[in-house]
Amino acid sequence: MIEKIVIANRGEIALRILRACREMGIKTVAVHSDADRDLKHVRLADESVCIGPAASTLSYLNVPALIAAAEVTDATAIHPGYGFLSENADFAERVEDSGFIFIGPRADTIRMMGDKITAIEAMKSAGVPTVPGSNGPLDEDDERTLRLGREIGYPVIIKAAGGGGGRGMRVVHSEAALLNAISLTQAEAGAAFGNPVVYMEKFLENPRHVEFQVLADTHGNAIHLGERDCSMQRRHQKVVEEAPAPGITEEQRERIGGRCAAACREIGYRGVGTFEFLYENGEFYFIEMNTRVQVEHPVSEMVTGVDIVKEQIRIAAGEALSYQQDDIQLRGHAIECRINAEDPDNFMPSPGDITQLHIPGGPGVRVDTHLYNGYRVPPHYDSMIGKLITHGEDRASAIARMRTALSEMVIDGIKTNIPLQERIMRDTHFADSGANIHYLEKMLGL
Ligand code: MV4
Repeated sequence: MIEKIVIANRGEIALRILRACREMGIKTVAVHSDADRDLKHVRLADESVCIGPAASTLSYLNVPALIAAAEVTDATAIHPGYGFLSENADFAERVEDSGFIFIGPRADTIRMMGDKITAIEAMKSAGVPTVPGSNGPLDEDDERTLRLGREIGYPVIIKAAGGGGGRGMRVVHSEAALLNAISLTQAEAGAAFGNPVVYMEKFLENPRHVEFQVLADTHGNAIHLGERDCSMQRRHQKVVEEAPAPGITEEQRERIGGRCAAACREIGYRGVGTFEFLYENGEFYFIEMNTRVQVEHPVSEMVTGVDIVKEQIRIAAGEALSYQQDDIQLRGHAIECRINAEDPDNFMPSPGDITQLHIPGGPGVRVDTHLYNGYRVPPHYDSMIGKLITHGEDRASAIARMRTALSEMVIDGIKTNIPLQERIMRDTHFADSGANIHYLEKMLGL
């Protein structure tokens, strides 16, 4: 087994990783910025190293400082968490070239998935259903591009190969607007990602965001843990996630999840991963793959009983998965509300001192947070300060538990989005299920 892990992250996910290490008997090194000396996991870790000033570019994104921290503490592996360097292929390469285990896929796999065109190519040839589109870069041949647009049918969407997560895309409603939209997206993509390559897809007007969780070890085993619905989002930031996705049948789950797991075996995927799909009119369309552990992984854990972070570490240590596909049975329904330090009316960040904290509890309630009484939420980082997750026998009971849990939760001293989450949990359209990716913004009147 791995002896010692550097946790190259902060906040709730750093604490989540620390807890997994503790249970597995693995020593932990917390690396932190100047602003993060008082993080809960820093206090709980076996060792801690300050890696730079508050600004993440100088600390959590500082590759030499992270490698040096692993060297001085004689660590075995580095866990990147989510965000920061978690999907940076060059970082994964530097980690492995320095003699440490990167807890994630091989660098070339991260690179392949970072380029959305090569990711789609790989998945399409592995039998994963994709969006009708150019299936490759758009080129200088305008006649060919216009013909392609006509074949796909308007509206279409132009996406940057180097984009993803909602960055670098443009919807086109008519042939007259196509070539100019492509030029604009190419220019923006070149400036933003250093890669001007773009591709075209049929634009799906009212899809849901449904994603499949996979685990793949280095012995050729790959399984899926079913799917999550993450359609409740605002400006590409997920707000509520749940598992399973409402209305998805066992047949669809086995078929699409099976394709995802098979694709992992085919490309020799290592680690945990997420296949993102758009789901519309009963059909799945692959759009992107994420090569990290995701914020919303707990809802899959709650319905499968699998500890995804522990499996991730086992895989990195070269061990076989603890489960076969037949061992995975979904039980009940789980919902996650992201708790953000922000003004619920205008979404402005709201850092500051936590003066009172009451964490909800009871059956089927899980709280993943690094908050404690007296903690100061720093202004330098993402505003997510925790996740409230409830599990119930069915969707309605998970929602009812969430309402109760939200009503118990007290976070004083800063503003939080708890009032917004309470509103969502009382919303009748959300309760009736099937909300698409536009619903939350509509509900908010945006
Ligand atoms: C799309 C789409 C409609 N049709 N692709 C946005 C984030 C990135 N992961 C892909 N995105 C989309 N791709 C086609 N062909 C609509 C979106 C989209 C979206 C997707 C998932 C969750 C929220 C979204 C919000 C706006 C647009």
